[in-house]
Amino acid sequence: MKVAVVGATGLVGSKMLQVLAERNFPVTELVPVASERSVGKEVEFKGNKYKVVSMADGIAAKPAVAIFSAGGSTSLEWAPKFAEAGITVIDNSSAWRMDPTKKLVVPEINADALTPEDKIIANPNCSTIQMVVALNPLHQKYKIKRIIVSTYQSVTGTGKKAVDQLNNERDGKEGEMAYKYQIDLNVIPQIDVFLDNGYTKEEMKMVNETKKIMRDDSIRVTATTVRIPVVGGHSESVNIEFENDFDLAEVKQLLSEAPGVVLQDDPSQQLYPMPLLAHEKDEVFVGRLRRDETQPNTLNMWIVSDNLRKGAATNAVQIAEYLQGKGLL
Ligand code: A2P
Ligand code: 11C
Repeated sequence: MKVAVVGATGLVGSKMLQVLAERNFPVTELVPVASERSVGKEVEFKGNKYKVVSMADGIAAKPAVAIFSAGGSTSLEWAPKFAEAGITVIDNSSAWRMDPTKKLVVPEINADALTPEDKIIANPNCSTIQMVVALNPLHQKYKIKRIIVSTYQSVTGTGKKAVDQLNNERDGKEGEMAYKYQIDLNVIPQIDVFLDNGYTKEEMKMVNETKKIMRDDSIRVTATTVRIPVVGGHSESVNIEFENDFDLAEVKQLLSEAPGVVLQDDPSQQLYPMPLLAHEKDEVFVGRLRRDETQPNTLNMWIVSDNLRKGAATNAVQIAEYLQGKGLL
């Protein structure tokens, strides 16, 4: 199958190439696409070198599927053009996620909603994906009423420029700033732009995308999203109030059996999820499970995942795998 990766020179795009290769997605020909600045540059895939092409040439190559991670405005402009040419687009940007005519998919939860008519499929935000993968099995059993989440997000969520900023600061070098403030030795309580309600766009993504993926508008979500000087994974402290009471041992059992989830929860061994342990892994890691003793039916947990993998590239490739498996490509 001919596969295009749009944004192939970026952090998520290069991870997509890596994940496509690792999972042995049946790529017969790779079409790496990026901005005009990168046309002619080479990327490596399964030991072969491929020349980066322009968006127009990416369409002309007629891939069966194009996995996009080149920013929202690029997706808004180009995804419909790819789709019109009969190419199925899996889009990692925020451009189409809340469009009621587009599916927002986490394969473990709602891939069953996909049909042959879905030509632009949205991949959710990284911090949302890892949260819903862990929470959906609990929602099915106990019904979530309200989620309070605070995030601790890696600089890789911003892109290459932010990783460079952190490294420059650590090396005492001058360089371009991805953030308004120094990130090394700091914590920045702002991810993406502020909206009129005082929340950031990242916070509202967590609120809105969660309801759409879990197909339940009654779930109340409130979020505080924070950037920390970590490379390699996002962490989240989550407080969940359920409609029904739960048994902690049963919660652990459910999570240990949940698709895509790994339970790492043993206080006696000081075992809990951390970005260092989740880095370069495809799963969502959960731990620090404990009852919130201040009110009924409420659980505290800690969730970590590699934001470039399950939070972006792996989830997108899993959507492609699902489509391919169902003969939808
Ligand atoms: P380029 O490397 O040519 O700028 P990151 O998030 O790591 O910064 O990566 C962003 C990705 O999106 C890169 O591959 C980048 O290509 C690509 N990109 C950015 N703007 C455009 C555009 N207007 N058209 C196509 N690709 C784009
Ligand atoms: C971050 N979550 O960590 C962002 C990056 O909507 O796909 C991904 C933004 C998005 O900065």
